[in-house]
Amino acid sequence: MKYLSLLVLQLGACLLLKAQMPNPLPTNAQLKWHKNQYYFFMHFGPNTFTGKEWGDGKEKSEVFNPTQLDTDQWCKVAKEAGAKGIIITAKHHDGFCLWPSQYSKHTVRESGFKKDILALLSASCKKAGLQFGVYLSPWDRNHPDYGTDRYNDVFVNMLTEIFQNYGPIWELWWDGANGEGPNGKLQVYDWKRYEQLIRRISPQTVIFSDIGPDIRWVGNESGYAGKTNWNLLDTSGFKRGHGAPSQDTLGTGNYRGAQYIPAEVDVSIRPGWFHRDSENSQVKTADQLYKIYLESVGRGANLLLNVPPDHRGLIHERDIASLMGLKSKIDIIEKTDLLQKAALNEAGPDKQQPKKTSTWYYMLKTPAEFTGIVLQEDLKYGQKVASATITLSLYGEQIFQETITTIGNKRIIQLPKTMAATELSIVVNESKGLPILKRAKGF
Ligand code: FUL
Repeated sequence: MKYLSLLVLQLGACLLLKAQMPNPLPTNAQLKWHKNQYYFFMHFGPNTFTGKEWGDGKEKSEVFNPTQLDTDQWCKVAKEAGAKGIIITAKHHDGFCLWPSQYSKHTVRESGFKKDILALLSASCKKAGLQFGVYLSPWDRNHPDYGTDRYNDVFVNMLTEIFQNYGPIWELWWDGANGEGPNGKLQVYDWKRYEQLIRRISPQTVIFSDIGPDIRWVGNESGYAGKTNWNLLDTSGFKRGHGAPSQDTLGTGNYRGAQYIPAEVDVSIRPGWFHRDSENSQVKTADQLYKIYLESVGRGANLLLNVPPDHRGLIHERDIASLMGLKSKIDIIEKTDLLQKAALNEAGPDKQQPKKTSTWYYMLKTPAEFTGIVLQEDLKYGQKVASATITLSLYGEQIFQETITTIGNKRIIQLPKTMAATELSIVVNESKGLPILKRAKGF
């Protein structure tokens, strides 16, 4: 009994401590990452030529041979589509390296193509003013050292080569997959060593994996974040890869999470991650992409949209058409500001609950046609809003109301139809400390 009450006391103290823990804040690199919001993923390698999703590492290097490769075209499309950067599969699970690595014999050097794709793409991104990132699969189905301690050296050496020769690298993408290598053995990844290396040689790089350290996986590959999406996660007790929190938790984050690790939504414009001509008729439409945009960027996450180059080494015409359709829809959100001239009154914080409730009233002299509303928190001070009610009125008469949970980097509320309104009110019902919103927008 004595032990039981001690245990209860200790548990109580733990909970109290947790309740008093400060709200975790983003680093400067994470704040910059939030601003980039939407960028391209590119899966490119032997699979583009064999039609496989996961190469087994036995493909001949020569199969990789794009005939019209043009990384400037990739960047032109990315820019015109409104994407802010490109993350490329420098090495997928088949082990093929898109750069002539000294630590592998299965690279562009041995291929029919010969040229260094990381060099070409990093130069094109610099020219176009796009961020450049790399996906480097630790799982390697080709490397003879995979499954031994020596492979950890190989992985560290490859990372070093990439960061030294093609940097600055904005985002590094780690896939948690850990299958068998060519000798049938599994690898014990030395994550700590990899992470320490990157922090030392490139402290501004943000590192993605299912559980961070900087950016987390959203828990699905279908293109949506949780309607409630905290930029916080509790990672203690969890492991990268197969020991991560549940996929639902990755989608919503943790309300009281101890680390600031926002979510990134990775999804492909096509059914597969690699280009296949047979899937040209299944490229997602502009409307499907817009829904993904609303459910990722519009729920405070970043969108990593996979646009895989084809076997010519170009972005396919079908993909371009959908991307331009998406861009014109994003432009409406970004370029319209119906509340620009609205008078703004702030009421609150509430005397009873000074840190929790605040209200913002926007008033227009003449009605404007709304199709949606954009809210944003100033994340420098941490993510705080847990519940808010948005009301649109026409000369005092309510025409639309919705209660949402989190806001975070951006919350886009799409109205069921276009509505003429003169007033917008935002009431924060619950917040972790004083809510700090940027000026709201209407479109
Ligand atoms: C997964 C990989 O196994 C897929 O092939 C793809 O690269 C995706 C983005 O990550 O874990």
